[in-house]
Formats: sequence, C-alpha cells, structure tokens
Amino acid sequence: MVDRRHFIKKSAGSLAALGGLALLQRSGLAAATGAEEATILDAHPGKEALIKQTYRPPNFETPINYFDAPFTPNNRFFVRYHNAVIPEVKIGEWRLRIGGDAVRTPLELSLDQLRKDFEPVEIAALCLCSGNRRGAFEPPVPGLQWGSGAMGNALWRGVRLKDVLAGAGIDKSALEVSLAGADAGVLPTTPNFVKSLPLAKALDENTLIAFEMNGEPLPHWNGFPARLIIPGWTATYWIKHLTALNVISKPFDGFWMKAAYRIPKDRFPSGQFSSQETETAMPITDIVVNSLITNLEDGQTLPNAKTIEIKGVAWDGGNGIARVEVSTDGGSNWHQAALKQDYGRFSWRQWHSVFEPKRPGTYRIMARATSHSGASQPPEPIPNPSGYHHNAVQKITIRLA
Ligand SMILES: Nc1nc2c(c(=O)[nH]1)N[C@H]1C(S)=C(S)[C@@H](COP(=O)(O)O)O[C@H]1N2
Ligand SMILES: [Mo]
Repeated sequence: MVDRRHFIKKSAGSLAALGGLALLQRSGLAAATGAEEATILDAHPGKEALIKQTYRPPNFETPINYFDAPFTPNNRFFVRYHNAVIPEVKIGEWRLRIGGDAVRTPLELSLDQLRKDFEPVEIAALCLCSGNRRGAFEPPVPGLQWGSGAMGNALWRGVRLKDVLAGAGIDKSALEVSLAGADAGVLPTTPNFVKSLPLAKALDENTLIAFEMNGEPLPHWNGFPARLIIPGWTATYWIKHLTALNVISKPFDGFWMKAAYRIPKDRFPSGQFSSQETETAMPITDIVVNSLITNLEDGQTLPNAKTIEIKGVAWDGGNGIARVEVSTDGGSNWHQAALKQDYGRFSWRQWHSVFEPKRPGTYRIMARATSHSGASQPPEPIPNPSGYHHNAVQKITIRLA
C-alpha cells in the first residue's frame, strides 16, 4: 500500500528544496541546538513533509509553524494509527453497519445514503491526540514521544451520529455505542482499534460522522471515506475508516477501552464515563485547556527589533477560550493577548501579542490560556502513567541579538 519511502534529513539544502520557510527556520534551530534526530521529515504519500514518529503504522506530527492558520490544511494534517494494515477503502464497496444487542433494526448504509438521507452539518473542531506533548513529560513515559504537533484544527462536514442511530432505533437497554474502523493489526492476535462512547455522548448533537474535511473528501490517512468527530473529546474516539457502530447494553470490554487510554480518576478537572470507570481509573474524555506558541521555538535566536510578535493557538474541551496571557519575563508580569476570530467553542482560537523589548538579551516567554469555565493551565503537567493531557504553561527561551 505504501511503497515509497522518502526520508529528508534536515539540512538547509534539502529543506530549501521543499520550499518551506518554516522548515528552514526549524532546521536552523535544530542545527544550532544540535538536536539531530528531533525532526526527521518524511513526505508520506498525499502529505507534505511531516515529522515522522513511526513509518509503519504511520505516525506523523505537524511542524508547529504550520499552525499559523485557522484551519490546518489536509496535506499538513497529522496522522496517527495503532495498527499497520490500513486498507484503501473503495467507495462503492464501503458500508456502515449499525447493529448491537440494543438496536431495534440493524442497518447497512452506503456513503450515498449517508450523504443523502440525513441533514448535513458542519463544525469546526480540534482533533487532538491524547498523547500530544507526551515527549515533554519528566521523567519520560512510554509511548510515542510526541512533540506539540499531534493535533490539527479543521472544518468537518457530515451527518449527526444521533440521526443515523435514530434510523436504526435505540432500545431502552442501550448503554454505549462501540465504534470500529477498517484498519487491523498485522498479526491476528493484535486487538483491532475499537472504542466505545457513552450513549449520551453518541447522541450529542455535535457528534458527527464526517466525510469532508476543510471542503474536501477526507484524505485516506485521515479516515476516508468517513470518520467520527467527537468535538471536545480527545481524538482516540474519532474512529477513521468507520465501518461498524454497535449499540450495546453492556460496557464494551475491548483492549482499547479497558486497558489503554485511561487516566487516574479525579486528577483532571472534568470528564465522566461512568460505565467504564473503576474506583481508581477512567477513560480519557474531555480535552483540557491548553495553548501553544506557534511562531517561536525554544532556543531560537532572532535579530533584535522594536517589536517582536508572539502568536499561537489556544483551546479547550468546548467551553471556549476566555483569554490568553503572555509573559516575556519568566512569569513576573502577564498581559493579555488579542484573540482572533471565533470559529466556535470546539475550534482552537488563534491569538497574538506584541512584545517591545527594551534591549537585546535572553527572554523567557510564556503563554497561559483560561477557558470560559475558569479553568487555566497548571505550571507543571499533571502526572499520569500514559502521559496524556500535557497542558503545563509553555515556557520558551529566545535570544534577541
Ligand atoms: N481507524 C482508526 N481510527 C483512529 C485511530 C486508529 O488507530 N485507527 N487512532 C485514533 C487516534 S488515537 C487519533 S489521535 C486520531 C488521529 O487522527 P488523524 O490521523 O486523522 O490525525 O485518530 C483516531 N482514530
Ligand atoms: Mo491519539
């Protein structure tokens, strides 16, 4: 399926060949800090060069300077898979099967039926990997060592999951809806990536089966022909190449619910999934409030100037961003950044701020977002065994020369 492998080691020359100024900046920085293996860029078929974590299964993150746009372009959007057998789905053959012991009439829908028989809905929402920024945990935790690029903001178009489930009819005994895609493990013993949602979240009016992303059909690597969009929840539930939905009366007990994507209970501010909780642990659910500086990197040297722009994005699990504050002196003084256009409470929010340095030197830059619920970023990440929800206030050092 993937026959071309094209590694681009970072060097000014090969990056210049890619034509990306952003990438050039990154390579300059990497050369300066000697962080040699930090960024191996790989042009995956249908994608621009992204930062490779693993090739098989494909796991690629987006260089953060590509986040300087309200919506992340499809060919720059990150890719995350657990299993390596990822079939190219043929539209004519694709069917979505709706079944389970708590469904009234099992259904099978073609993409055409899905598009024509239900009301279309469009929503801007951040797709955020639970393990984004895991690589910054100290001490390190096992798992892909993601930087800050395992996320992307997009405009998703599709139909409501609740409308589709209503077509099949839901029994009173329904507790969860399990979600499966077309991809599978190389070995028959590898558990397929199947997740479940509590019934209330499945029936939420913002939960969609999407077939378009930023006005285009979903790219293969982002779930063609249809995927789930669960706005406000981390992307582990956003099943790609969706093939089966089962409305079930018992808690789903697959590996990816019982053993993976779990967090210590009561350690994070919000979230509930009662049918999957034990005394001590629960599945990860809501995205926590967070922000990222997108135009400057830690260790960067810039020419001194009258004004230095500081730009970024901020997001949370659906309350919306109330404010972003920026410090240029290591946290002694904070001032409010200007928030750009609001695309809805599940979209990230772009912000910018202007810093007027008095003199050349080294500056400690920090950014901190607060949501409309009043939640704000902690000074240090909240420890948890799988390294999820890293939302500590970002601190970077830049030098103005
Ligand atoms: N079919 C399928 N869907 C999946 C996954 C997967 O491994 N297989 N991974 C999930 C996880 S953990 C993430 S972070 C998102 C990533 O979405 P993207 O690859 O479109 O960026 O897909 C989710 N949906
Ligand atoms: Mo993820």
